[in-house]
Parts: sequence; C-alpha cells; structure tokens
Amino acid sequence: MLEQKSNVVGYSDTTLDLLQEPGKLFIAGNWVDARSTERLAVVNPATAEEATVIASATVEDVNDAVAAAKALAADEAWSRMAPEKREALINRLADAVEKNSHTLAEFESLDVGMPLGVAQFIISLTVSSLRYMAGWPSKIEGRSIPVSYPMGGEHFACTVREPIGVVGAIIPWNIPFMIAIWKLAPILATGCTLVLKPSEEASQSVLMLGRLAQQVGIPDGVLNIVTGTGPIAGEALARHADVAKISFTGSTSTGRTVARIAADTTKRVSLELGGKSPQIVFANADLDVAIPGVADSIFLNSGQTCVAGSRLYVQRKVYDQVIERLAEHAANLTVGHPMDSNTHLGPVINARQKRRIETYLSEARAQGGVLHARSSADIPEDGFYVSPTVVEAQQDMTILKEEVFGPVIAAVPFDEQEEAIAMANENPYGLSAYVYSSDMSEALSTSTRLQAGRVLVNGAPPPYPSIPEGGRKASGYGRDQGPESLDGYLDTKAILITMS
Ligand code: TXE
Repeated sequence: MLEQKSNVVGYSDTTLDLLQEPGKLFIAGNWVDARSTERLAVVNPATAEEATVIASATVEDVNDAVAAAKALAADEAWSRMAPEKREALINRLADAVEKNSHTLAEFESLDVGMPLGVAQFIISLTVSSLRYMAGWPSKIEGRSIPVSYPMGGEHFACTVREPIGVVGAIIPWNIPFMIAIWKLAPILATGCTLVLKPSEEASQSVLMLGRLAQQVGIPDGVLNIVTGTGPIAGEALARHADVAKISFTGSTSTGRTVARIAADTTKRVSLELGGKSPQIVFANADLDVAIPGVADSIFLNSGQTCVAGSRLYVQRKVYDQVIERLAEHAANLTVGHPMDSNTHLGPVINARQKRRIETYLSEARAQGGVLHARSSADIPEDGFYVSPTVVEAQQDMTILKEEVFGPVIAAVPFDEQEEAIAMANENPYGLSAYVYSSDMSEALSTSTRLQAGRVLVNGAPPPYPSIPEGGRKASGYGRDQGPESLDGYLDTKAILITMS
C-alpha cells in the first residue's frame, strides 16, 4: 500500500517501513492481531490520502490487555520495584525517545498534520517530562501522625502511598505522543500499569512507544496499547471492573460519557477536556511581545491544542492596533505541507474538522463578525487546510462560546479590567488563560481572579514538566505533569499501631 507516493514524500525509510507493518495491538509485550479483521484507515491530513491502517480492538482484546496489566500490577517485582531501578528504567525510556525523535516526529506529522519542526520540539518536551518523572520514585513518601486518644495508650500512626493498580488512558489525536507520555511517565514512577487507547485518528507514535518500551526493558504487561474506536475499545476500558482509574483527555462530551460509565465500577476518573481560553491584552502591554504571544497560543498546531487562546479581549485604546497587527501576523504565516520546513501551519486533522471550522466561520459572519483571513488561493487545495483567521466579534456570538479547535481567534474590546475578567470568566470552560500587561500588579490581580487551571503572563511558553496541566469547570479535573499528576495514581493507606 505504501510506496513512496505523493502523500508520504519526504518521510524517512524507517517511518515508511514501520507504516507498512500490519496494524497490531501491543498486549503483554507481544504484538498481536485484533480478534476482528476490521481495519481503520489512517488518512494523511496533508493530502487526504490513506497512509496506512490500524487494528480495531474488540471488547475481548481490551479484556486481554487489562488482564495483562492486572497481572503486572499484582506482581511485586513491579509494584515494589526499588526506586533507583524504576528511575533508571524511566531514564532509559527518555534516552530511547530522544534517539528515535525523528521517526516519532514524522509519525506526528503524518497522522496529525503537525509541521515537522513543531513535532520535533514537542517530542523533545516529552524527553524532559520523562527525565523529570524519573526523579520521583525515590521521593514518594507518606507521613507520620502524632496520635493521643483521650483513653490513653501509646500509638504509632503513619501513611504509606501505594500504586492504585491498572490505569486505562484514553487520549485524543491532537498531540498524541506528548499526551501518552503525560499519562505513562507518572504510571511508571508510581508502579501502576497501563492500558493505553490512542485516538483512531492518530495512533502511530503511540504504537512506536510500545516498541521503545520493549527495547528498554519495561516489563511486559506494564504498558499495553489497544488501537480502536471510542465506542468499542474506549468504552470497554471505561467499563472494565479491573481498571482502577480512567485518565481521559479529549472532548467534554466524551469525557462526561466516560465518567458516567466509570461510575458503575466506582473508578477514579481524571478528565482533561475542551477549552475556550481567554487572552487579555491591556493597553500598557508591550505589543511586540503580545502579538506573537497571542498568535502562538492560537495558531500552534493549527489551533488544535486544548489550551488554545481562542478568545481575545483587548483594551479599547489599543484594539484597532492589535487587530491590525495580529491579522498581519496571521497573513504572514505559511500554511503548507507539514514536511516543508517553511510551514508554520499544517492542515487540520480531517475533513469533518475542516467543515466544522468553516461552519463556525460562516456563522460568525452571519452574526455580524468581521473576518480577517487570507484568500483561499493562498491555501493548498489538497488536504484539510484552513486559513489562520482573526474574527472581530461580540461576546454573545457562538464563536466566543464554543470550542472551534482550529486556527481561529475571536476578538472583543473592553474598557475596564473588571469587564475583561467578567467576560473571560463568562464561559463554561476553565483550562488556560493568558494576560498581557506591563503592570505586574494588574497582571497578578487579573490572574488570581481568572477561572482557569493555569494563567500565563506576558508570553505563551510551552508546557514545563514540573508545572501541572489541567482545568476546572467544563474543562475537567485532575492534573497531568508536575507532582500533582502522581496523586492521581497513588492511594494513601493509613497504618495505626497500638503499642500499649
Ligand atoms: O474527541 P473525543 P474527537 C474536541 C475538539 C474536537 C472534538 C472532537 O473540539 O473537535 O473534541 O474530537 C475516545 N468511550 N477535542 O472526536 O471523541 C476516542 O476514541 C470511550 C478537544 O477526537 O473526545 C479518542 O481516543 N472513549 C480536546 C478519545 O476518546 C471514547 C482534544 C478522544 O475523542 C468514546 C481532542 C466513548 N464513547 C478533541 N468516544 C482537547 N481540548 O484537548 C470517543 N472516545
């Protein structure tokens, strides 16, 4: 199926060879066929052509993967492995990811349409996340608790922290490898085991993670990967009685479904869901910093990041200037094939997503919005490309309420700080927020009042391993990255000894 044809020109031989292998599942350290012969097509968004196929796991396949993960979770050689051994294992995985970063980045480009340079940078972030987590196994501690009962007696009380067991992770297509590592790294650090279900839209880099885990000696069964659909493989995982927790990243509606299913077996759930993150630009901001910062936050990965700053609130004094400069910045971004080193924005994931974005834009125009976008002649015809677009809008328009998940930012002017904070918080989501101001007390008083899991001031730097990522309100609960992520995979056990 995969000669070096138009849709994969530029990809390395290693990537092409790996793509040619028939879709398999990774269970208990073996590459196995799914019980169903059905295959899911993997379409290259840059060309709209089929690149390869993946296996579609059945409920029974998921059961096998959970059984493998359960066996390892019960194996004390894994769950109680010496911290220094665990640390060495995670560091070896980091080395392997680093060594294979080019292939991993090519898979992200091919599956998601991510420009290769962006994909390479994101893979380097995952190496940092793994190395950060490698430091944690020796620092997972309980506490001792002073006890003095009124009836007397001598007691000793302490807490110990133990791995929760089998984790099911269901992840989306937008940044698949990074999100997979955000789940796997703390699971390795705590001694849990994992059944990972990547999105049917983007599984290649995640499957490669299985190969790397094998290479570096992660015990068979610690990491299991089941490709397949959400309603079959995803739901089977959420439903399974032997899965202690579901760690989900994806859309709010699917997250709610997963949480409802998981409730039947009293599973823990963490949800990293959609967003509609506000960016507030005060009149005193350094616009040479704010314009590229605002643009990066919305246009990275063609707007397909959960933390995309898709609502822009600009203080009226600089509103016209900001719109003009932002539109000019957007017009200068190259939209093109992800393997072309000049490309800033690749395609969006699929035809459905492109149509969805275009529908939001038509609706915004119909509701009175003013669109700044380049002519369609400047956008490649094949594949699922969308022009980076700035929309002058009003707060009550749909484009300011719903997650578009495309390279589209909707702007509204404001007069006073209070008004900006009120508009920013007037949205069901609460994932991320951005503030631009040269007055630090204004920036801080705004940041503390924004309803978001994180607030970035005067810039939009990438995720950092020790800084927690996650949301509130309809953006979910629980955290990836940072020490907080470990809490999601550990149980606290209290031990009370009566001494006399
Ligand atoms: O997400 P889903 P989709 C938003 C974004 C996008 C929209 C739809 O707006 O346009 O969601 O994307 C699995 N039980 N975000 O359809 O459905 C599915 O197989 C169990 C924002 O890709 O949430 C995949 O592995 N699992 C978000 C994962 O859930 C199910 C990132 C995510 O798919 C399932 C992605 C079910 N019933 C999309 N149905 C962000 N903000 O980061 C699906 N899945």
